[in-house]
Amino acid sequence: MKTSAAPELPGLHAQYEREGYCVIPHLFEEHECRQWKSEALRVLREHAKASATVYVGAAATSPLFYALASHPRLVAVLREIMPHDIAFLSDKIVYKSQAQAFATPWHCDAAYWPSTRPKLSVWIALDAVSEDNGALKVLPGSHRDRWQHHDGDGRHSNNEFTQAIVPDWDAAREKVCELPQGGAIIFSDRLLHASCPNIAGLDRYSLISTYHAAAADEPFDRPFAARHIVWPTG
Ligand SMILES: O=C(O)CCC(=O)C(=O)O
Repeated sequence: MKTSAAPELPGLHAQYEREGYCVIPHLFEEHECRQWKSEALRVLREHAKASATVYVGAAATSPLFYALASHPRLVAVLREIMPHDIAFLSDKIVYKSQAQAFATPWHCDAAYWPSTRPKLSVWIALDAVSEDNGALKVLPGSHRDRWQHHDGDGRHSNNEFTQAIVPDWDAAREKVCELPQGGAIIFSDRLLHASCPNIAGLDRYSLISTYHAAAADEPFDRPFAARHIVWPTG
């Protein structure tokens, strides 16, 4: 990414509606991602449990991540998909590395927050991501179906992914979302996604930020201390 202007985004909304996700290959600049990755490492070191690969609530503990939640370039992209109003709920740091190489199991995020309003998440690549170091995989169009989850298999996911689905579809339907550093994937909380295992052993740090419409709080929202309106109604 050579410029700080918002990327051109033709057809983003239609693609999100049809496929349940869309990819923005160049949303942030490499120098921004280097700064956020070093902040992610600090947050994990100072706040996360040893060997945890997921840390929920980065924006609640870091002013840098709080600011990232309403970064103008990110908001410009979100407004293509959510034209009315936007609230930030929470974010999390999720990484794969040489030591923590397991694949995230297939799931949709709504399984973690049943009976709440629809949400979407922005998965931001703080490192370049390929199939070999743990890229996100999605099942396009799966947001239109309902999926029955079972308890995640802790042996393969560090006990951090408690909801999982055993794939019963043709693997050719899956899309691996390779991205340069600073790329992003926006996906519905109904979309099935997973990750590749990190067989290359190269760092794959990501920040996943979650948004919903800016109506009054639901009880589910209240524990998320950094939630705030990003784009007001009207
Ligand atoms: O980055 C990943 O491996 C996926 C993480 C994920 O799907 C989640 O935390 O819900």
